Amino acid sequence: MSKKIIEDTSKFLSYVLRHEPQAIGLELDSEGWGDIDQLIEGAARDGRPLTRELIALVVEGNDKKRFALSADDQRIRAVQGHSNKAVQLQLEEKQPPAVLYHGTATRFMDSINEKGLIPGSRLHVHLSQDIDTARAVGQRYGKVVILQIDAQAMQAQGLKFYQAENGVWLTDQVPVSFIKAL
Ligand code: HQG
Repeated sequence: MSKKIIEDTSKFLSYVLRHEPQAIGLELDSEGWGDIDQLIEGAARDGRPLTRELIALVVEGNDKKRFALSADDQRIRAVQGHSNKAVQLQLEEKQPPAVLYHGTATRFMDSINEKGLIPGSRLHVHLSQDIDTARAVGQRYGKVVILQIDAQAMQAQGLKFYQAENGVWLTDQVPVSFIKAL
């Protein structure tokens, strides 16, 4: 299977499992799970031939472990990054490390200094445990700035943290007082 087919399929799965399942008539439950047969049928109607083999390759080979299969292999979901409001992952609150990082672009800083970090179109603000990951995330948007987040102080104030299955840290928002640009 070519790398390009796997990458294209990963993008397509991100699109339907995180954002627009209705585009192919796929139903997701509140935990984000969709039926694989329904996914394959919907994708075929959209002119996109998907097979279970290709789906398995994308799930297993994905660099960021973006997707997970159910124990019986009949369902698939994205583990984070949703904007679809029907999906409300029941994430367990978890104790974060003392500091976390967020990579963003310089052009967003005026707004971030005013409003703090907000989820934008996604359900959560995404934070990483290491600076290199934060840098890669921020670079997608332009000249990068690394923000250090005082997770410990946030938690002491009652703000909650969750960790997606793939290790990405999630929180509802980060007020300005907990953000330090490095
Ligand atoms: C910025 C990718 C203005 C925020 C990555 C970011 C990650 C503000 C952008 C995952 C703001 C939202 C998430 C404010 C935040 N004013 N801009 N007040 N607050 N922003 O893509 O964190 O490949 O929704 O800094 O690797 O960049 O999709 O979030 O630049 O893990 O699996 O608004 O997406 O993973 O952008 O990335 P995004 P993100 P996947």
